[in-house]
Amino acid sequence: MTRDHIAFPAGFVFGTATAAYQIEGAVNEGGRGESIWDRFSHTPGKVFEGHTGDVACDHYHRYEEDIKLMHELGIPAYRLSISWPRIFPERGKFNQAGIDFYRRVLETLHKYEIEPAVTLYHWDLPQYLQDEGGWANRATVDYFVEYATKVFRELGDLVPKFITHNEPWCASFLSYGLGHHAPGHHDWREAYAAAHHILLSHGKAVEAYRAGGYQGEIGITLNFTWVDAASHRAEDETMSRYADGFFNRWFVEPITQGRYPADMIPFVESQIGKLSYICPGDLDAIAAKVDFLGVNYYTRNVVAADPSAPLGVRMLEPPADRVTAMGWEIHPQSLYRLLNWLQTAYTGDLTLLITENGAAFQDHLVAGEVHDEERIEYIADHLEAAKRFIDEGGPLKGYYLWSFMDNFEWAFGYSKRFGLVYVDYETQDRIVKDSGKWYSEQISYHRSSQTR
Ligand code: IFM
Repeated sequence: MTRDHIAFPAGFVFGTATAAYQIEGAVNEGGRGESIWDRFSHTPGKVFEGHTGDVACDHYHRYEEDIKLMHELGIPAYRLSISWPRIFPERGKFNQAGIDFYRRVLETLHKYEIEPAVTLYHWDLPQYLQDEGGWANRATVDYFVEYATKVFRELGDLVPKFITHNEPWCASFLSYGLGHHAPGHHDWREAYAAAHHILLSHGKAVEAYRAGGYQGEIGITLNFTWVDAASHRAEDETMSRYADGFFNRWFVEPITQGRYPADMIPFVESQIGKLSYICPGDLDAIAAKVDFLGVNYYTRNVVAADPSAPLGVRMLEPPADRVTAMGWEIHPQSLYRLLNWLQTAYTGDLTLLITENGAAFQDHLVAGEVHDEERIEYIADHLEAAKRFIDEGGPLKGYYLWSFMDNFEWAFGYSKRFGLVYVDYETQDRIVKDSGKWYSEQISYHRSSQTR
């Protein structure tokens, strides 16, 4: 059974997404410096079976054939990220070869009429900055603005959309608090300071972009986890509100309203002490006007109050027949609810873009084919939820599927496959999965239905 295609309004953008460290490889080529993910993945015990991004999908050498494949599939937009240590391999030392590489990539995209959206930070912080505290150190904000300004100047003519940061929640809480991602720290004061500095660097980079008078658009991508209370009991409702504050509101509220959620502040201060890392003027800078908000949505969490659990919150196990290979519940209704909530509570008329949505499943390559019906179902269900929001007047203008091809899934290494294209890591062969064919047909259906 394969799914019918879904009609979207004219002008809606369909794309796919990747990130530098997850696909490029060539970590010691082109003058690139060390990133925190090189250090982390080479530290025993941090990544599944010791996998690293050293080779990844070898996209650094194969970008032309990858982009050509995107073109053959008819994909009109592509979200990629730039590796900061390719541009500034050492503090204050600019590397022209890094820019030249991305210029070649962007020119190839334009040659094939694929519109790029470029993320400046998708987690590969230069290790020399981490050696001085990384995002927990306020000085990193200025280094980010220096890097962003250089990229705007060098590549701005080829980039219609910039995204300052991908998923600040992951780059701060998951990395400095929970320790699952580089640099693998377990210090919540560092984590909250890191979150603040990432948001501040976003605001200041937006300001630098505006000052440069560029023609394109700029925004940020946040990851959202819809949160439901396990019951209507007051304790569960309270904990679900905290969980929502922790996953979502702590990030979207400063970006759109210039304040941290008031109900969360006493709770956070009880954990980490006063938020003394916030300086006068920071919140105004963070709330710099953006052209769009990028929304990454994969799953929801159901939470219950449990005094015996850490912080008194327990996440319920999702139903086993409704999860992806990541163990994440498949819940497309919550994408619809999330988009509505964002628009009503925070973003109003601001353009929303789904900058990531997709699923890992256990793919099997059999006789040169991958029959991934579950991924088709997942994508179609989420597109239907997105379409419902648009039909009701919601300002959603694009959808970038994660991911174009299988790649290095951070702490899970190569064990989780999210791609529309299967990557054989032994041979570096690319094999279009059934979902890739379906998505390609969805895009041509979209093109032809616009002209009807
Ligand atoms: O692979 C990641 C991506 O780098 C950021 N968002 C979530 C994806 C799937 O986990």
